[in-house]
Amino acid sequence: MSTSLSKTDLQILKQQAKEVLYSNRTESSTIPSPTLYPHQWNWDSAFIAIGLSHFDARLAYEEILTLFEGQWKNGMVPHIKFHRAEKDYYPGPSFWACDNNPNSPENIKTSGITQPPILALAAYRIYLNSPVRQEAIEFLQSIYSNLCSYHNFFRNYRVSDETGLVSIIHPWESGLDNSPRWDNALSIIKPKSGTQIKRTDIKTVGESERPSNVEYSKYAYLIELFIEADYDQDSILSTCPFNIQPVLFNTLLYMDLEAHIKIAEIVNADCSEIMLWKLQLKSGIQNKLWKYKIGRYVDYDLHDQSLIICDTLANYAPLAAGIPNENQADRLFKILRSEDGYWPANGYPLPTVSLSAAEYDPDKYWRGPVWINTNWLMIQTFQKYGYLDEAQKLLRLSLQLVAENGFYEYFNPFSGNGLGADQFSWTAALVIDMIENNEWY
Ligand code: 2M8
Repeated sequence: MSTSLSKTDLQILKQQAKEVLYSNRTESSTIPSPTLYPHQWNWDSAFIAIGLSHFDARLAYEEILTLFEGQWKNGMVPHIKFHRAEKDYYPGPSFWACDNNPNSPENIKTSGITQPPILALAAYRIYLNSPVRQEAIEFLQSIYSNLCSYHNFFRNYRVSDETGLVSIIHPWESGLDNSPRWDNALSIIKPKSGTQIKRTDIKTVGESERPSNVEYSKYAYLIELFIEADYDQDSILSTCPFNIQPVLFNTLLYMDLEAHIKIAEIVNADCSEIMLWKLQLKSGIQNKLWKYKIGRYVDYDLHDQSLIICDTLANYAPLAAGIPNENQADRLFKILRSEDGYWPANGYPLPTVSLSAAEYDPDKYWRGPVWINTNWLMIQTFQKYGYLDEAQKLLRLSLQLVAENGFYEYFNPFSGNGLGADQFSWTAALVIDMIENNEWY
């Protein structure tokens, strides 16, 4: 696939991306998309704030500060902060029933689960991009205690063994909702017959691009279990039928702790416990999640006490943190660069599921399409290990994909067709970051 964007094309693309972000701005934060996601999402806001920080640092600060207003007293930053009436999104605030929980924030409606931890990473990038250093330092000072309790939440409530690895208790916490990695864990979950689902997503996006009704009924059923447990994290962790230590989530956490440590230095705080945990996590990922025989990292299902063997892009994530040694990295990059793995000869890299995996589906959400946030992460990864050609190609093809097809949520790896929501904020935000940070155009 050849790439042909000129410098002028890039300027136009950047301007269009800014317009997407401005038009998705509501009050003091940004919705992921006007059609599908009309509230504030946790890791979306982190990506969005990184994009904003290139042209309006104050909007970037505000995005993160607004998200932290929804932080629970136990430190959890919920995956959704609802800032509009119930309509347009299922499951809305009344389904989650968090209002009366002693841990939930007062007068703010949120969901009761979290999402991949990248808020420190975003805050640090925002700081680096901010034109006024003193303002950026004050921003970091103002969120530092939030960041501490955010990370402590994971350490206090989601670590259940000596590896230091954290668990997720719902597929939505993974951020990669219907990834085939969760198929087995979900297959044993049997919703009660009374669990009703009211899909709003398939009013605007084709069913073939979204999770199935069966998956949705299990997503809803898990929430019902959390409500029954009164969102008590200890009891959820010990009883939840979905309890997984995912490699992507833990890698992002590792990177987030790394950013936490840099921020602590700037704000002059002691973070020795975070430093220790970061080391522990690295060996947890290397010792528990690397499988030599298959040459890949895997996720671990704590409920089933089994490895989740499934070839998805998420299983290569430790590369992004520089965790694999040379030998491991060689094996991983070989698959990432192969035509029947993640780099199609006549298509767009990197599909979210291996092209040769039985579960691969080019149009279905997190089961194959190309996503801009995963490509963004992998561009930096190829760079980190010195694969500069691949990094450059991946950047150019990602920008071309969006320039030719629009600011979609995800894309078919062969036709490039835009899928899911249009005017999708993190696609726009990361396009801006990719354009601003590259040295190749
Ligand atoms: C998707 O998840 C939400 C549930 O949280 C949904 O399908 O309704 C995921 O792609 C998730 O990673 C993302 O944060 C969210 C909003 O963009 O949409």
